[in-house]
Amino acid sequence: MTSRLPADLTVVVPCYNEVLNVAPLVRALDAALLQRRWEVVFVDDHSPDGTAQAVRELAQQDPRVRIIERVGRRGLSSAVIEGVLSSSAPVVAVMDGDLQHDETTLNKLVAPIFSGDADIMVASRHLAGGDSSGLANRWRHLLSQAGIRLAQIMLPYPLTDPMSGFFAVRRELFDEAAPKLVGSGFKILLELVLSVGRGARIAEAPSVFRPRLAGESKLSPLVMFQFLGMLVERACGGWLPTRFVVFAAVGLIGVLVNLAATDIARFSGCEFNKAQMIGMACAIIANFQLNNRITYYDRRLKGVRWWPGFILFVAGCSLGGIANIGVAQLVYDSAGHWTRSSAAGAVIGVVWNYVVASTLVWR
Ligand SMILES: Nc1nc2c(ncn2[C@@H]2O[C@H](COP(=O)(O)OP(=O)(O)O)[C@@H](O)[C@H]2O)c(=O)[nH]1
Ligand SMILES: [Mg+2]
Repeated sequence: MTSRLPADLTVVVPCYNEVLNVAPLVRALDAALLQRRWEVVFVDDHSPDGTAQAVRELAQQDPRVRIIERVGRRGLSSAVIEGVLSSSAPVVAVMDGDLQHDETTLNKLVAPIFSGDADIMVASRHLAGGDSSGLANRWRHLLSQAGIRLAQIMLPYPLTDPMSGFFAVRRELFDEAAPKLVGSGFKILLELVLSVGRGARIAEAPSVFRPRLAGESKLSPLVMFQFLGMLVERACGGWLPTRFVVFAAVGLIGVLVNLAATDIARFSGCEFNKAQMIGMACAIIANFQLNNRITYYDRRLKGVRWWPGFILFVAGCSLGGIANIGVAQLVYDSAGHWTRSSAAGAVIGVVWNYVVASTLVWR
């Protein structure tokens, strides 16, 4: 048996539908990390394009390549957490699997951790020498800027790029933080920095964010919504899931759509009942679309799966509406308090709809 020294650097690469990118990435790592004993762990969520199989074929030729394939799960942050925890190396780096992160930055990220000068090193697109021109479009630029401002307000460290997905961390520090990570979002660095407390030594190195060549971005332009949900989830200590927060927010937008559409219909000459129906229909369609595009972006229904999903949603939420009225009536009968009864009904309604949406519509 050949003896091989264990890796002291693990590069964790979350990937989804990156089949064309994995082999070039391994070659790029090989060229960039000549001085290191490295390994790479791809964490793939059962991509339909066969990414996992492509990685397994590479792994058969190169023992430094490993794969974790998760079936029935999706999520960038949780993929990163599992990848890091699967490693025994003292230093771990995290980078995207689409070649957008410049692998030549890796040495600058890991060297200060090996030398004991830093605990976390972040590749920043916003330091002199860094560049974010690879961000898909102007809209993404604006959202990214807004997210950075918001994150900077929350963080105890002055980071120029707290939303970066490219960083390295001392393994022991990650282990300490791991139990506190919610892992439901896509900004794992932000969560990590929020979880390590004030004592950690965090620094940045400039890096260029390249445009994507193959495959497509999985992050919707509405990621800010999910990001806000993550902040609320953290503020609640994790007991209110991000998805539920976003679902409830979408529900509130639905109420506004309902009121606006009813008013427009009424002022256009519809009678009361008809205007109510139009308002209701607009609200349901808006809710379904927003949930499909934001809340359940990772499971969104397209093509022929859209209609059955929509019909289930309408049927499930109608039952939710009946439950809402029933509960409100019950509370009103026993307590006689108008607002409290309505609130109780609304809470039951939204929880019911959430359960239907999460278990039946967007499985
Ligand atoms: N395992 C896993 N990886 C993901 C998921 N979503 C995105 N990724 C990977 O995370 C990295 C960054 O995602 P990407 O869509 O390129 O984000 P963008 O560069 O901000 O547009 C890429 O390597 C993706 O393949 C997911 O749900 N699970
Ligand atoms: Mg990308």
